[in-house]
Amino acid sequence: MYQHVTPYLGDPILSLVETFVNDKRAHKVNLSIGIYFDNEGKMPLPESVRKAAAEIGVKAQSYLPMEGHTGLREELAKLVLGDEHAAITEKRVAVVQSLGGSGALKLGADFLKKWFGQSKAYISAPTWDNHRGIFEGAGFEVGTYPYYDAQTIGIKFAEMTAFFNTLPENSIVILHPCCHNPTGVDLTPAQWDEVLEIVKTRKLIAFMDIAYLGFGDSFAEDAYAVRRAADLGIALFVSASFSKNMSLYGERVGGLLVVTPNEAEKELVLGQLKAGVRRIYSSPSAHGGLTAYGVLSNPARKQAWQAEVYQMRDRIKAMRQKLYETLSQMLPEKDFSYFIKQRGMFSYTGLSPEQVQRLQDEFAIYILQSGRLCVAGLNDGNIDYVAQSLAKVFANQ
Ligand code: KET
Repeated sequence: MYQHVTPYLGDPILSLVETFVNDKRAHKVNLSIGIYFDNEGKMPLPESVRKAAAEIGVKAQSYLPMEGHTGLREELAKLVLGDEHAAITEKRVAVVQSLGGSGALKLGADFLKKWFGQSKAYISAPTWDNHRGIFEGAGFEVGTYPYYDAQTIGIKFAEMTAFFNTLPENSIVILHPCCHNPTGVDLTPAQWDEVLEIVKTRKLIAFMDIAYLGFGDSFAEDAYAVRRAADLGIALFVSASFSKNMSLYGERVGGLLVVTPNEAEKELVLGQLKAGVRRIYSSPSAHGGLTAYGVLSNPARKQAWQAEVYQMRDRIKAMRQKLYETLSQMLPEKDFSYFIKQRGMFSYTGLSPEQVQRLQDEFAIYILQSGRLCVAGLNDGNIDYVAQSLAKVFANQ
């Protein structure tokens, strides 16, 4: 019956986590998946989120509406676009609570395929692998645009803008407003201005995936590109996630925002997004949605939460610094400054697939085959071991 079903080749991130879990070595270190761990190696629940969850308690939960919790949807728009953004006051932002950032990407991709079926989608080279998976799964042909420059450990900016200048109207460009996954290399605000000017002039559709809001500089600075795109009146989709910044990974809570030209079109878009939700999973998580709402709707708690996110951000930065200093001491001829320049949870190490395999086989240290290392998995207890192991692998000793 099922002999024609092709075997699943596995996922570059989630399948590696399975291998890690099955690894019996006690000193193993997981620097693969983008999850924040604290200095004790535990996944912490921010105090502000714990309080919000405690208020909900354990009780029967009715279904949320298809589009999710109304208050959360309003708070999410304010968080991403800024409290007073004209798109919000003019009631032209369609917001749907989603199953994490992945769910938002899927809803947006399905919507775009249905209503802009001729468009092609473009992802950065490289990007989070699932961008391709989700957009191809929605039926798109997916191309790549130039982004990361391994020589300079920076961005191929001229090539990127030249490429955008060739794209036809309504092409979909998937962008990372902050904390680029997997490279950790972001555009500057001035570069964003230039890119978004092209997006506007060529009438492209910007799909911004902001899964690491708060982990770069600040909430406002991390959202710069999103707010600028909304200011410019660009056709804008935003997939947001509370997985990382609220540590609500397993609750599956995030949201999709579509900034439209006017309230009437907003209603049309929202209606079709609701139809999309109903067809796939009917309605989102009540417990996750209420928890996130409980954080964002209380001004003092929201502020406390943002401060907690900044603590996570700063701990990651401290680990970057430590890794940079230790590696520089051990291999002074090599320039490791990229570890402190890159932002967000990830560092693109430049290690080859063979070196990555050696880290795993010989040292029980797990990073992605692409060379992406999750800095948020480092702590005072494992950083020396990781740095020493990395130094050996970098030196091919
Ligand atoms: N977008 C990006 C850029 C991203 O890195 C992730 C998750 C998501 C969306 C998905 O968010 P969620 O709210 O969990 O649906 N990335 C990490 C985990 C994963 O691969 O699923 C990672 O890159 O390790």
